[in-house]
Amino acid sequence: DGGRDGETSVVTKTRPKTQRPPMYKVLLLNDDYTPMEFVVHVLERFFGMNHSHAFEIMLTVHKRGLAVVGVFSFEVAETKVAQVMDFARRHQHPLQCTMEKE
Ligand code: TYC
Repeated sequence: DGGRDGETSVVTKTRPKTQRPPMYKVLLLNDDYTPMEFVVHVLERFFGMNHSHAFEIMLTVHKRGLAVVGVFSFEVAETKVAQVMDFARRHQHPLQCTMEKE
């Protein structure tokens, strides 16, 4: 009868799922007291930004309240947050830096 009983087939291709580690955004938060030049220095020192990029990101945080300053593995993000928080504390500025899973 022209049927194709049992002949239906679907071609599938399997692809091994490559495991990528979760990445973490490091966020810098605005406040009313930390000097702008200090924030620019933090971005240059701990996030390897050049001066004009650091200034631009600092202004974004100042105007919008926060900005992502980098995306890293858990360990690196944790270290950056600790370094920034420690540096700010030593200089008696209330600057806050946090991380969140991407
Ligand atoms: N708002 C601060 C000021 O006017 C500057 C500032 C920018 C503070 C970014 C924190 O993450 C920050 N001096």
